[in-house]
Amino acid sequence: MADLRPKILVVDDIPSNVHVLSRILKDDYDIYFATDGEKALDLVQARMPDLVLLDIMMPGMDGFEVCRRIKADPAIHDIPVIFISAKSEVEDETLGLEVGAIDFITKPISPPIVKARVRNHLLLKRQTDLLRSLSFLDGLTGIANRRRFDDAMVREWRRCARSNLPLSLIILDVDHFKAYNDHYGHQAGDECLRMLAELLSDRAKRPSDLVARYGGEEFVCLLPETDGPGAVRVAEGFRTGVAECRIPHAQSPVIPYVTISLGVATVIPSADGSPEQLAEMADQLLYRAKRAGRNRVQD
Ligand code: GH3
Ligand code: MG
Ligand code: MG
Ligand code: MG
Repeated sequence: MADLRPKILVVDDIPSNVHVLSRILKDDYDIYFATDGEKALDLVQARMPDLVLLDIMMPGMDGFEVCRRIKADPAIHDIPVIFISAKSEVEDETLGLEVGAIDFITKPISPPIVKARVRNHLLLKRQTDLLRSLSFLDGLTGIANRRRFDDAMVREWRRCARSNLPLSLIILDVDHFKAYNDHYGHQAGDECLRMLAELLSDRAKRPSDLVARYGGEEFVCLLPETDGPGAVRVAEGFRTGVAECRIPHAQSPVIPYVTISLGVATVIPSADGSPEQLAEMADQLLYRAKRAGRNRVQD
């Protein structure tokens, strides 16, 4: 697939240098290029390359500064930078590594060495990316885990605070799930959680909605830019969706099928509040839904 080809940004103020590097690498990678520091930073943001090959001496912003800025921005600081420079003093190389580059190649370059180093660093990048993506997934259900949710919560809180828009949170918990495990066995319990995760993920429609496993048999759904009534509609959809699956639960005093209880909280984030308060509110409401008889939404 075309979009699996790694993307490399080549930055050098001398076009013939850019040309030489692209010739060496273009068969294996998608090459973008910039001839000054400002454009390089714009392209890093816009294209999210897998690797940056960066010249040091350039008019205007030099390569050291470009690298510093890449490493200071959390959105792009994981992108590896390799300096390719005619500067070959120990101090230059040391400074290059200190500002965050992963490697330093001196000009004139040797094509096979550039190729080999690029390949090695891209392999490492791919492994790091894979580990990072796995660290955000729940092992049982394959949906987002608590860590991913906590991250998104902080990010969306800030985003909605800036734009003065509501942020909603649904916390839901399977009713009488201990009895389900006791009756059908832990494996069936696991299978049930997988089915619920899939159903919830299918029903959260917007790309910015995030369904995550919060812990045990509790799930959350974060709904940015969604007001109270909108969030209640989503929650009701979850509740009826689960009940309509008619997963047998002979021991449940509610109905003889698996059901869920849900708490729905909405705020317009501000400096006085915190993401933890929103979670606390939703949790309290979930508790009320449980006490009111389960298989219901409380807002
Ligand atoms: P309530 O309606 O009040 O929520 O009752 P409950 O039985 O669901 O609540 P409780 O917190 O007492 O029990 C939760 C149960 O969920 C206990 C635990 O065995 C089960 N559980 C939590 N995580 C998992 C899991 O990963 N797999 C399975 N199979 N069961 C789990
Ligand atoms: Mg130069
Ligand atoms: Mg629970
Ligand atoms: Mg429960």
